[in-house]
Amino acid sequence: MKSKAEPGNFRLLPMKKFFFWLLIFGINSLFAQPGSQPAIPKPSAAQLAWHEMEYYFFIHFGPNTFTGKEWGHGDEPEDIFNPSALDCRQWARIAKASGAKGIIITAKHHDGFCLWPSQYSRHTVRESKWKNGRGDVLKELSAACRDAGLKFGVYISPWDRNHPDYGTEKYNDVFVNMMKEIFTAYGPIWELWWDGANGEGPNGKRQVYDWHRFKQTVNSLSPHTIIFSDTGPHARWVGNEKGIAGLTNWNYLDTAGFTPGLGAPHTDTLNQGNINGKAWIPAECDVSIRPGWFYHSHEDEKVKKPEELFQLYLKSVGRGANLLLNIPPDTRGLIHEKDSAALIAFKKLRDQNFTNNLMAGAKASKFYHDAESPAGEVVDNNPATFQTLSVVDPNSSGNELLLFQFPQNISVNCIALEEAIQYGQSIKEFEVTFWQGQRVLDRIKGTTIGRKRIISFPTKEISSFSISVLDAKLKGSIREVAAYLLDEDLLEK
Ligand code: FUL
Repeated sequence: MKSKAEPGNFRLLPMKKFFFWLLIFGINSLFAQPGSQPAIPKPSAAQLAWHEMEYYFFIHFGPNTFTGKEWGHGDEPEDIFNPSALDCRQWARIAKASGAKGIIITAKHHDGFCLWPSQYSRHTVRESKWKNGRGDVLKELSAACRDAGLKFGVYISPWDRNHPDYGTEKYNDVFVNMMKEIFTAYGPIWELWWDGANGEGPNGKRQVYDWHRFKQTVNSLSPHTIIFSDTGPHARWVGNEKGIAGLTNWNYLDTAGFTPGLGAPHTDTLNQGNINGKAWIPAECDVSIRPGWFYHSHEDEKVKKPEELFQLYLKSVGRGANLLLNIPPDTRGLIHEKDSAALIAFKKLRDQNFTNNLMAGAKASKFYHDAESPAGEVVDNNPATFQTLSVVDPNSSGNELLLFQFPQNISVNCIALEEAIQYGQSIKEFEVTFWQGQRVLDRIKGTTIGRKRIISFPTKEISSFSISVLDAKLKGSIREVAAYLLDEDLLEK
């Protein structure tokens, strides 16, 4: 008897041999869980949940929206901040409709202007004309996110070009107190974004930031908040503002001796992580839908096209990072029509291209020598279940691999893999082999997988494909495998 689509030497086994292999391989694999392998750093529960967020909004909004600047000097009169029709529920609606799972807002940018009426500053919404000084953007947005089921996050720049105490030890107290206000009045805060920029303040001095104290403050106020900075501690900058993670992207980073900002590791290191890094600090890709971070009407024609956003998705989420996409509201306090149209079309592209997972009709197996065992765990859409693969030994004729056989030939040009990162990140190199009957059509190698790795390639007609691990720290653990036929124009460029 022959199996339906039988590449290479995969034969069905005589019963005796089958039970023999089941004994030494099948039972062994029951216990060979990655959890019992030697320790490598693993994500915390909060970080694991963060990875599942994949894509969310960044909102840059403040005096710069009205002055046309990117970096305000901090001397802008407060009255300049006066949105005519601010509606945070519109932001939340558009975020939802475009599949974003949260919103992070610039509560305070480098100009020092606070979008909430902080007691620790005289440069806030309270001093502005907007709503006669009674407005509070953080209050409105945190409520809108809560009601829409979106996570709420806050960007707060330690660099403050307005605050009179900036450049003195007193300012570290100010910054800590501002964070206390935010966490107390607008929590839960899912992610806190620390910008590492460290320029001069109004008195010409730079601040020596007390990062250690800042971190302790957040940990004691809200231990599950993900703190982002160049160097984490929970999520790291990806090293560029183009939204592109490294093709090799480790969730590990070594931070000893480094600080956010000027003291951060080289941008290449941030982009790829450290293969043997001691801490789990995954990359987040921040990028704006427009050339600038803040709204400028002259950029209305420069909003990124849905296809460009799709490419960014492949190069961020598809490389195991998260995508933080900046959508700057305009002077009305609304997301501009051009941006919302691009965002909805971006969602449509993802839906159209990623809804039809070709694995639905596939037979998923794991092979070791001639022994075949079912491997439904990698196509069950359940991140808790997985299969382990030993590293291929080039001198052995029978290595472990995952094989996916289709009842008839399929056209495919995209494969998405997920590593069981709950046990750490192990895979250094993998290989996908494409088969037509017993003929090898092509092999594609990749390096890291991590949370997700989406590879795309010119369309192939195949009857099966297999996955093997060429190099890994420990065994490789794969929790999900998906295959798609993307619109040719959307293949990664
Ligand atoms: C940078 C800032 O200087 C930019 O204005 C922007 O906020 C970007 C996200 O981070 O460090």
